[in-house]
Parts: sequence; C-alpha cells; structure tokens
Amino acid sequence: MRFPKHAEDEWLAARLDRFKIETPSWGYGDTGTRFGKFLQDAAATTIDEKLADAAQVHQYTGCCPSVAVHVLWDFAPASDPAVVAERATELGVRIGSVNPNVFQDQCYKYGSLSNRDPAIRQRALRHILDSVEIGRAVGSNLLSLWFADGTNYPGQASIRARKQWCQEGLRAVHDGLSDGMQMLVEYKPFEPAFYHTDIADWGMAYVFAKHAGPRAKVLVDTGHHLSGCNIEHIVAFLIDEEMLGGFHFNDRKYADDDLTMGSIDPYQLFRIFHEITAAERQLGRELDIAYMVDQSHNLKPKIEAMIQTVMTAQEHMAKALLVDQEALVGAQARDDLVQAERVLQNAYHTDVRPLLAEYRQARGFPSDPLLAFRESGYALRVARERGAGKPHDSTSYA
Ligand code: RM4
Ligand code: MN
Ligand code: MN
Repeated sequence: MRFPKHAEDEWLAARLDRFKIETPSWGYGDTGTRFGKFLQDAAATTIDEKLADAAQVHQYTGCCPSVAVHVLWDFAPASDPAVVAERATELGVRIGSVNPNVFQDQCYKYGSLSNRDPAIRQRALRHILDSVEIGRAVGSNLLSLWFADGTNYPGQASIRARKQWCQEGLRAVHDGLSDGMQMLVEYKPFEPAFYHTDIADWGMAYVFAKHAGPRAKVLVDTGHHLSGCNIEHIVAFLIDEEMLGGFHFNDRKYADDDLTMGSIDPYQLFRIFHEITAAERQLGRELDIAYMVDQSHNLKPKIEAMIQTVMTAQEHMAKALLVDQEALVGAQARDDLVQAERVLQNAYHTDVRPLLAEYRQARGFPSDPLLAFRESGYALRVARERGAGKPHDSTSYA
C-alpha cells in the first residue's frame, strides 16, 4: 500500500510536513518535585547530552528540528553560545526559543521585573537582554518569557505598582529585541506565588504584550490554567486577535503537573487543535504558531516520553485535520447541535495511527518511532556511559 492514496491524504500529509514541534532541553534532564528527585542513569546532564537526546527524538519522528533552551541551565557563564549552536547543527537540530531565567537567583525572592527594588528590576532586564544576545548568537528568533513574580499574602505589595513595573520592563525588553525576533509572554495563575501572580492569565498576558509592542504575543502553556478553564476558547480568541504566539504543551490532572501531552485529557487537546485547523481553513492560510513542549518527566524515561508526546501531537493534529469543516459549518448554520458535535466526534474517534504509520514510512521514518527508538539500544548505551557518574544511594538524592 502506498501513501498517500487520495488527494485528501496528500493534503493532510503536506500539512503534517509543516507541523513542527519544539522539544525543551530541560525535558531531557533529571527533574523532580519539591519532595525530591529520582535520578535516571540515561538522563542528560550537560547541554551536549540534552541536544544529543533531542536529536534522537528528531531522528525517529522527523518533526522536532528545534530545541528550546533555558539560559541559566544550558549556558555556562562566559561560555560562547555559538559553540552550543554549532553542536546542535552537528547533531542535526537547531536552537529554538530562548528562555531567560529570572526566578532562581536569591535576589528574585520578591520578584524580577515586578520587584519594588529598581536595582533588581534592572538586573532582571539585563539578564533578559543578555538572553536576547544569546538568541542572536545561536540564530534563534524567539524569546520566551515566564515570570515567577507574584505575592503570597494579601497586602504584601501594591498589585497596581507591580503591574506598572512589569509593563515598563516588558516594553524595555521589546525595545531590545534583535531584528526578526519575537517575544512571547507566558501566564500562570499560581505557583510559586500563591496569592497573586503578576501575569495570571491570558488576558493579562495579552495586555502586557500589547503594551510591549507589535512583536510581543501570548504563549499558552496548557498546564497554566485553573481547573475547568476552557483553553480552546482562549486559543480561538487569541487567534482571532492575531495574538497567539505559541504553546507550551503538557497535560495536567490537578495543577501545573507537566504530564505528557494528551495523557489525561486527549479530547481537550483535540479541541485545541480543532480551533487552529478550523481557523486556518476559514482564513485560507496557515497560522504562525510556535508549537513547543514544556514537560518534565519525573518518572518516565525522558526520550521515550518525548517521542510519545510528539506522536500524540501528530495524532491530534491529524484528527483535527479530518474534521469535515463543510459539514460542521452546515450544521452550525442550522443550529443542529447534535450533528455539529457528531462531526467533531467522528474525527476525534478516527484511529489515525495506521494513517500516520504510512505517512512516516513514506517520508523515510519508522512507522513506530517509539518502538524503533527502543530497539536502537541508545537509552541503554547512554545509561551505561552517563550513569557511572550519578549517585546511586537514595540518601544522596534529596
Ligand atoms: C514554568 C513555566 C515555564 C518554564 C518553567 C521552568 O512553570 O511553565 O515555561 O520555563 O516552569
Ligand atoms: Mn511553560
Ligand atoms: Mn509550567
């Protein structure tokens, strides 16, 4: 059997060809919870190892050519970022979004760009502008901003003053962007701040982005919403405002759990992709959205979890592409709720796995990237090489 067989398959395959997913360097390293870390022998420690693992994901799936970096975790002080970019190229990937880190240093205890101390605000701005420089050096066109800023108790700080400082800082960041670079503003309603977060939701991120300038857009991290939130509504709204810059994909059951995409609520993922593909169909053009993964796999083997994620992303994009848009528009025009929902469900319940297996094979990739990766023995080999240096006594893990 040859793929594609039909013109529709051809169209779907061509759309999938352009569907690229960025994986995060931090998804390949050892992570944990605030209660501790369980180390994995195969997990990457250095940026070279993280890039090598990301390159494996790309090698088996063919759709993850870029890797997001976290400035403090991936670039040693005074090191040459261009060397990291060269290493990525050698491995067959490139550096994608650059994530500054203004949440870990002691000085950020009470915030970064929203800190009441101008010296600390300045320091945060300096770091973000240094990250722009890193972006320039590694050939990245995306600055991805997440702030841990907020307060823990009522009365702790002036919420309005903090908003103004944040606004001022983000405008200064926008002014400092290099040519062709975009900045994405991420929001989160809680954690680590537990009373108020300075950029708590998409509306605040939207307002901050608008104030910052035309190259600022909103980043939707699917784990950064309160329970029950209708994320696809946010997605549709932002698309219509031309303010949806990108995603951080992950899934959650309770909070910002960073579980693998679609593991808890695959129908939500489908509904998100449906809003994208429906808008693309109506507009007659593809949307410029950065599809990125933000996951930390505490328990699953990192590379396998990432390949599983990417396959899930492709499956749900394919399902959304299968929605019979004409039938949907027709049902909507008749206020036929039952039929409209059935159109969505028909696509959602289609088993696209055989189709994707054929698609991958036609493109010269394994039909089952996860199995192919398992059989390659890579994980076992790196576990032997990397595991030697890791502590194996549980008491030293904390
Ligand atoms: C945050 C947020 C950011 C990520 C950090 C590590 O919760 O999702 O995107 O950079 O975690
Ligand atoms: Mn995120
Ligand atoms: Mn998060």
